[in-house]
Amino acid sequence: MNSTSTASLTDLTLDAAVIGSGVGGLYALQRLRDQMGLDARAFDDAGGVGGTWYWNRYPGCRVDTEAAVYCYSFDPALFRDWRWSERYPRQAEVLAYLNAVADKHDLKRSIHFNTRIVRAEWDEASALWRLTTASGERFAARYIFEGVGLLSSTNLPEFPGAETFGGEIHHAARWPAGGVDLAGKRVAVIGTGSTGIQIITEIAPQVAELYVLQRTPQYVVPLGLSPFPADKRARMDADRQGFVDWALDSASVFGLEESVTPAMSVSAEERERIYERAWRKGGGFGFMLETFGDIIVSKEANQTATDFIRAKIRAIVKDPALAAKLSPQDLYAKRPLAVDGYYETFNRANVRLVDVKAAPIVAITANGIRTTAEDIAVDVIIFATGFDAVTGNYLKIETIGRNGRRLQDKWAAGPHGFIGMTIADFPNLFMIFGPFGPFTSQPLVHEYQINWMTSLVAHARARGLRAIDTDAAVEDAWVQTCRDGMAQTLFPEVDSWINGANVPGKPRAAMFYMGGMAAYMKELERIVESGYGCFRFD
Ligand code: N01
Repeated sequence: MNSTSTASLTDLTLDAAVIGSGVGGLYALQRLRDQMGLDARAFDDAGGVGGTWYWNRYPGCRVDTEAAVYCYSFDPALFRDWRWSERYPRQAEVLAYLNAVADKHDLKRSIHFNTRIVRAEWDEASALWRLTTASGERFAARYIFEGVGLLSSTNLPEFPGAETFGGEIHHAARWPAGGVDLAGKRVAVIGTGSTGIQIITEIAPQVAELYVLQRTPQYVVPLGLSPFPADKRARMDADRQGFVDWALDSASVFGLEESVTPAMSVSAEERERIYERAWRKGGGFGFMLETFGDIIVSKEANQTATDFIRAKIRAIVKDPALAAKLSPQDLYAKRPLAVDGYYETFNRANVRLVDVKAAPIVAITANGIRTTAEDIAVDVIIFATGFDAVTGNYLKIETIGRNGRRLQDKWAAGPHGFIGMTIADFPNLFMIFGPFGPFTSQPLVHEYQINWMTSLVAHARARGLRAIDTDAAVEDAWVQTCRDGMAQTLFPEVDSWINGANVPGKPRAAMFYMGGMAAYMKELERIVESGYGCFRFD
């Protein structure tokens, strides 16, 4: 703990309050404090930096975006000197990286850890946000930058009897820092998304019995673990800015050669060869984006991918009935999943698939999990049940904008916002990777957005303008653009966090701009060229 963390906040008036010290929050703090010379501080519920990488310490956790683009570019020396060990590093390495960034830039002295912001109210007279922490301290800031995490607010389904369970229950995204001893234990994992599949493959060899409670089967492709590729390193070293520009000037910013070839424009043999090559190379995003350009927009193209993956499942899983249970029947239109050896894990004698769609979980008992079909005795239950994604953490902060308008009311039927960064009637409040931003990988896009937002702040400050608000009609038009774009894809047809369908009672909504990063950057450049005509300053 340092002096800033322990100092009283009451009566403080900051230029900028950054909420969160994950990938986005750390850079926002550096940019505001060090590059712009503002009095900026960050606030985080966690005891250290890292955001998602601070909380997600579950076994098997690693980044499934290539590290080449899962890093900052703002510090050339850091970009050059930090050497990732693997193409897809483990959580500990990503967290070490974020700590190294924070230490190099001496950011921790400006971060209040263990400090949750619970309320923010706009004060029109002073053009300041009045913020309140969970412990009741109140302070003010001209600007708020919310780096609260796209996938951070946990989704923990409530099953009756959980309090009677004699063993341990953990949500993967709130994993104890000291770890959990699973060796020789009977373990149940609920959920088979990105988190569940990493845990399942990692712990299967360690535990006595592993019960995989699957509600919906998923398409999982190999990740292709390898040391950090030397050719990519050489490219990054030769031309940092060129590499970053190349990654950004794409649809997805995953550092891939995105295909524009329609799946049906090649012969069946050629398709098979392309899918097989992608399967061997690994990478979930690569399998979806480097093979063909229309997998996420054309059902016919999509089916060629699903047929290929289902054939792989049948070839890998020895028991045909089990292979059938593991085979999805819906479209390949969720956030793609990748892990090495997932289907192979189900050939192990100590792993059992439990179909909780056929026989749902009804309770947690003293000894384990009760479904409508059976009682399963376990020592540890792991919830890999995901997140109240995109909007969850924004809505946890009671946010009151102009004329007493509550964010919770404005978003009651689903989020409403502009370019993933601002919200009409909530002046000087900036979101990092908020709703209606691009559907891309994050760190480089965080940097891009933060640079853009802070340039907008600098524009206003240079003209002595205290408040920056979004034009409501422009916001409406942007939301419609996002809805139209999403409707052209297959994502709305499958339930997942992408459309809010994973959390019971959450409004189903389009929450992303699907035009791709390159088009998004052009939109933002046009706004700058118009003299920020989409905004109202006063
Ligand atoms: O969450 P998910 P996640 N009873 O929502 C099941 C990022 N991430 O944490 O499909 C039983 O994808 C649910 O079942 P169903 C990444 O962007 C990245 O795995 O709704 N089951 C599903 O199987 C990812 O997309 C990384 O029927 C229940 C699972 O829980 C995002 O986070 C690693 C249930 C939730 O899957 C979210 O991934 C980890 C219930 N009541 C995460 N409720 C990397 O970079 C939910 N489920 C590697």
